[in-house]
Amino acid sequence: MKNKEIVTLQRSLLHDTEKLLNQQIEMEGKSSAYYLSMASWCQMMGYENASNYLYTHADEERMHMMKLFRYINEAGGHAIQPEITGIRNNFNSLREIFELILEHEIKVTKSINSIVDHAFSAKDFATFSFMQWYVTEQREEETLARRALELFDIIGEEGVGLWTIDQELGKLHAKTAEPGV
Ligand code: OFO
Repeated sequence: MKNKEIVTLQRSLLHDTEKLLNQQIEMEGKSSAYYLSMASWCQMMGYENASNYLYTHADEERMHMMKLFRYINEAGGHAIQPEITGIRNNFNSLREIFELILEHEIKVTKSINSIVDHAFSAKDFATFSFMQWYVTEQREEETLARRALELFDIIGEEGVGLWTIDQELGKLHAKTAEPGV
């Protein structure tokens, strides 16, 4: 147990960095909620593989958020549980879901990059180093979203197209679960 004075003395995190990291917590929390609502819509519509893929991804986004919680507090800051509101629950199509995912992940990458840039300028090398994991993760997330979206153009959505796309999404999901992918 620490009193407030000790907590203040032990702090190594700059206040503006802490604020950016807390904003990132909110973004990851929203990502998790966003993927969860998409997973639910896919399951309700009968896209079983897409929904499994998105349920798993919702858990991953929560893990991204939890890493930030622990880091902020370990560095002497205070990680804040964000309010998660305004999550959309209905979508027009499976394709729209993957378009939204790519758009969202590009926003997340920009946000991660701005934290990395800030940490480097502030000579906060601990945060700079911690954020490298997110830089690599974002590159993978964007690639995955692009591959998923390509399926719609390659296979087409007519006839059994959507069923085939759902099967291929299952394979993509299984592939990303392999170690080192
Ligand atoms: Fe946390 O990477 Fe996606 O949003």
